Amino acid sequence: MACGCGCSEGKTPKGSYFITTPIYYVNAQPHLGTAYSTVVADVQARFRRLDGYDTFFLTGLDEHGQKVADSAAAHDMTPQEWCDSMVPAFKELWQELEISNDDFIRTTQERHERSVQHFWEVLKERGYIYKGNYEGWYCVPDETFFTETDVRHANEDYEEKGETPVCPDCRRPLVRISEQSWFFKLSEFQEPLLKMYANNPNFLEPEIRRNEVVSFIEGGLKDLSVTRTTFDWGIPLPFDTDHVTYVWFDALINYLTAVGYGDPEAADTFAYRWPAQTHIVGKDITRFHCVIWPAMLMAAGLPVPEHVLAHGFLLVKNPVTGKGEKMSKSRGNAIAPREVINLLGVEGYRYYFMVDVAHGTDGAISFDRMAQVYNTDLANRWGNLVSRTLNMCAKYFDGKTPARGCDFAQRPSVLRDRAQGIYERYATQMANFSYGDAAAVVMELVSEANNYIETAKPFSLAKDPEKAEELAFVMWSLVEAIRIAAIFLSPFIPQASAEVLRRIGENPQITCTLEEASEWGLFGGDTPVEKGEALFPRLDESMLPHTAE
Ligand code: ME8
Repeated sequence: MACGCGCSEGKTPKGSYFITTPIYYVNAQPHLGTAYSTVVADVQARFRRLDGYDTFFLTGLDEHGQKVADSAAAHDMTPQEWCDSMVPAFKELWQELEISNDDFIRTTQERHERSVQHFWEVLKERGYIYKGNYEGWYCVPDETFFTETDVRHANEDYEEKGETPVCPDCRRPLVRISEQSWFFKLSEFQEPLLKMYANNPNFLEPEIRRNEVVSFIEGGLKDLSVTRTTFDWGIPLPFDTDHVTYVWFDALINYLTAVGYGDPEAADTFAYRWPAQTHIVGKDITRFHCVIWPAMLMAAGLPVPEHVLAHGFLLVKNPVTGKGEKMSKSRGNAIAPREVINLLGVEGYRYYFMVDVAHGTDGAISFDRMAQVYNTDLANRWGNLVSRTLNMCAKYFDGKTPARGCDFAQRPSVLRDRAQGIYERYATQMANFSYGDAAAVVMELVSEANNYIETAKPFSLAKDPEKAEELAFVMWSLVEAIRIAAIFLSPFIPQASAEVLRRIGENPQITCTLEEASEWGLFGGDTPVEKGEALFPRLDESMLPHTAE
């Protein structure tokens, strides 16, 4: 069987493309927000694979730290039991959402403990850590230390008022910590980091996050407490086992662990895969990924990642204040992915969040808008094109697609014009994470094909035996447009695209590159057609749950 583009060639690797999601805390079930980062990374990973990159897509779980230990205690479990019990919820959701990760890391895995301990040895040897005492404020839900200045700024006169200060970010109560600690010499990296930002203007996107981070660095960096002694749910230091690694220091290293850091047998893999091309993160964790992480890597003598994409938050309306606020597990306002999957199906879910919610900014989500996007793009434009075209093929060509006539590929047509050049436009937008614009490029072809049915009128041609050849050309062109659109839509809606390719008698497994796939005229035709059920049945008002706006 031919591949999706009819060619028999394999892919031409363009080199390694290593992409990561944040590793999620196991303190509660995954929600729409965590799924959002994961699908953003998945769409890029699928695009890169099809574009000929040797792609490695990593996701996983952040299992240490006080927050996770507290959740375990609240459930009467040991931290390890609690973590183990939470793993299936994440794995099952990623499977259902068609997440194509190549590895799933857990920070309690032995490979990670080894890698973190190796990192400690390297930092000690290179002189970037020292022992001291830490006294200050800590936010357990955010697992973040705050300086007295930050705390005073967010909590006016809290001492005089006799109040416990709240976290400057999430507004939940802080705890006072006073303990012996190892410190990372972050203060030494102010200049190297500023130089790195000056030399790599695209290191952190969007620009608003970059500006925030750069001005934070310009404001001066303090050494960072990176071990804890008042609780033990973490990775012990190899040279001071009373100390466990601060959860963020531990978690960031996961990106190295997964590609073989510190494992002499994986030295080649590590050299090939590191540095990562893209870290996907939410805007809440840019300081960790764009200040502490590059400084840690510089301290260890390792190159920094090429690119960090910091997306905005999915917002839900607070019933008391009426304002949009970040959806989060700790705030208890998270929408279960199941609710959206029940409404849109997995394909509709992926399409809506990737195409309609801009990645740089915060996005208020609503069930009304979900239904609108689904109906317009997937039901009316894409689903309708496929079903009308396949029905006509089945009717006019005896259950088959028309065979490609000898000049069909060269014959001028609006669809041919539209399809040519689609690759460059689409790939540029995809590589920039402008998924909405990339999908719009494909939808232009889909709309053009729907118009073509109206203008070329295959249903009229079918009535005139003298127009048989023209009918074959029109229908072949429509199926060819469908083949190309299905391949380009596949990073967003992989199952539905595979199904469309199958229904037109092509290999649902796309084995060519996108560039090859977009070549007009490769579809040979004369393949069995399967009409099948509607791919995207229309939604009506009565199906919508309460609005999440
Ligand atoms: O921060 N909208 O884990 P986490 C969009 N373990 N994205 C959201 C979101 C929302 N409302 N809420 C969460 C951690 N996210 C650390 C990461 S990485 C070395 C360690 C996404 O479970 C967003 O990407 O709190 C955010 O950065 C991530 O989930 C945090 O997940």
